[in-house]
Amino acid sequence: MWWKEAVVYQVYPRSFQDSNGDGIGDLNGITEHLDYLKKLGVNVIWLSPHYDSPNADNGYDIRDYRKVMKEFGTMADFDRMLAAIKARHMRLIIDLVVNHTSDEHAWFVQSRSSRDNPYRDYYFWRDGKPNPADPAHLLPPNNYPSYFSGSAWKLDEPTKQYYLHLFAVKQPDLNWDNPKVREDVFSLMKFWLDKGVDGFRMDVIPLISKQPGLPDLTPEQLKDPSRIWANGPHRDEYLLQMNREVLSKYDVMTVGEAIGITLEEEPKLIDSSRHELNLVFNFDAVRINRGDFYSEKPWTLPDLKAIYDHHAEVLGKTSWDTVFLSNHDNPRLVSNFGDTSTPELRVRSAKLLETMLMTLRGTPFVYQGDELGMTNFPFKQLDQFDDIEVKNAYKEKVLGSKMTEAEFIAESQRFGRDNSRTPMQWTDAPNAGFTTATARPWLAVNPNYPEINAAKEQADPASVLRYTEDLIALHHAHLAFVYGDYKDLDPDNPQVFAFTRTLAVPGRSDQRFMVVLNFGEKPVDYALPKGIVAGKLVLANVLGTPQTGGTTLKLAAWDARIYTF
Ligand code: TEU
Ligand code: CA
Repeated sequence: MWWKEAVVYQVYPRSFQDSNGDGIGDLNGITEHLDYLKKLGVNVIWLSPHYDSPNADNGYDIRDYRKVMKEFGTMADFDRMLAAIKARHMRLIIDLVVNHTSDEHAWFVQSRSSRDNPYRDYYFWRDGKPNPADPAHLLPPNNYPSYFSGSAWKLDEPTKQYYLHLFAVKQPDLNWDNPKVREDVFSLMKFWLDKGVDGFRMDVIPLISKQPGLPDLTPEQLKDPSRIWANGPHRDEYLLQMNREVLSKYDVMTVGEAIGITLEEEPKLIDSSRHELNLVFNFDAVRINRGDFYSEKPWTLPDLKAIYDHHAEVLGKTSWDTVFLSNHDNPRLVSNFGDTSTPELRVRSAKLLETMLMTLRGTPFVYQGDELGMTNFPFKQLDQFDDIEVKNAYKEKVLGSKMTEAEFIAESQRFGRDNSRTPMQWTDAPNAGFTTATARPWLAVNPNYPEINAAKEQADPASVLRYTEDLIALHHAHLAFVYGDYKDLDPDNPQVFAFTRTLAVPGRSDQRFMVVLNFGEKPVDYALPKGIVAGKLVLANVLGTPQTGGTTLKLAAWDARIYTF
């Protein structure tokens, strides 16, 4: 169960490194930077989709599961990358996007061609509903909304029926109730596993079992359709079958994107007695500050601590957790949860957040660029965005007069997915060394790259990058950070997050670590709870922190410390 001890790094290939000057990141670009990742200390790479795709949703719409996206290179490039990863004793998990395909996938091209095509039943086709108000125009078969705005149904002219797409119009949902679909998916999984990949991150995997008869959602259910969509009657049956027929035959790691699943329900998918998945992503923490769509919701530190404390209870014994606060669908870590108001506070708070991620219970995931403290992009206008989610929402919300243009841009700047998709900042050369100086990157480089880039940070012992290297090394050096008990020392404290990780090591003295995080700008004299004494300092993000702790700690703005105790 190597995945329990892993530190995972997510690569969004389009934005990592362009090796051939076309402005789009590619596989050879990833291979170029494997020594960087090795030095960072991560030992598993999660690669966002690299398959042949027309890129309606940047590769989350797959046209051919057995081909590499031509912009990203060739199968030979993939094989070379995989071999180079293994040569460095790292592992690779790839994105498995099988709730839906591209509408350009051969299965869908067949499926839409006629009502009696053998592939018709690979997708969900339904007649429209009669429309009493306008008999000439039918209504969609039910009231499902799409994640990317509008109805989840699209009328297809050739056969005059609607098909289901929970995401974009170009992402039709596969019908997993058809055993042939399952067989075909299992076979493409084996194709990649036989090549030597070490597992999968499974995109929106709980959505694979649809509700029988596809009834309308009630007004209550419409507030959070994922809850209904993720809890179809055959979800576990299909995942068990996948495990039995594919996963159990390999030594792999699986992590499901648990959209629509509550923490309490997670053990159904990941309890070690279940034989479905190893891990899931739970979104309670990363979405703690999110209201409807891209609106901001107030949150407090005790709320966040309560989430992690609850995780430790629910997933305590036989389920394993994941820890992450960013990915390609969320804002930049430091912009979202830290403080970017000054360069000093950006560096300090980015280090604090990494400290928390590397010491909480569960396998940590680092999203590319967060190890540099990269920030959100200063979006000012719609044409700076590339993401289909933003573009579709603009039509619905601004053109539909639900909000003003200025409000929409402000919210998208704050929470839009393109914030985390801007190119990696490698150097202070034009285009941040992501691509050649004269190329036009597919998405603009953040203008702060002369300040924030890997080369500069590598040379600066006080950088976020060097600190993150130390943290990851510490995580690997002490099994207490992997298997240790977790205890929140002071759940109600509004400003300080203090917790311990302790592990009994047979025949040796126990490993006992205490993590103290000052979440905010305000300095504080923090008195540890009665009976707790901070011992030797192990790591700190403020230069000159005293080497021993005591019972009261003078914490500076965004101070983060790890002690023994
Ligand atoms: O994301 C699913 C998902 O949770 C999104 O609806 C997400 O909540 C939203 O976009 C955030 O604003 C997965 C992938 O991670 C995402 O990149 C894909 O666009 C989506 O599935 C469809 O494959
Ligand atoms: Ca390229």
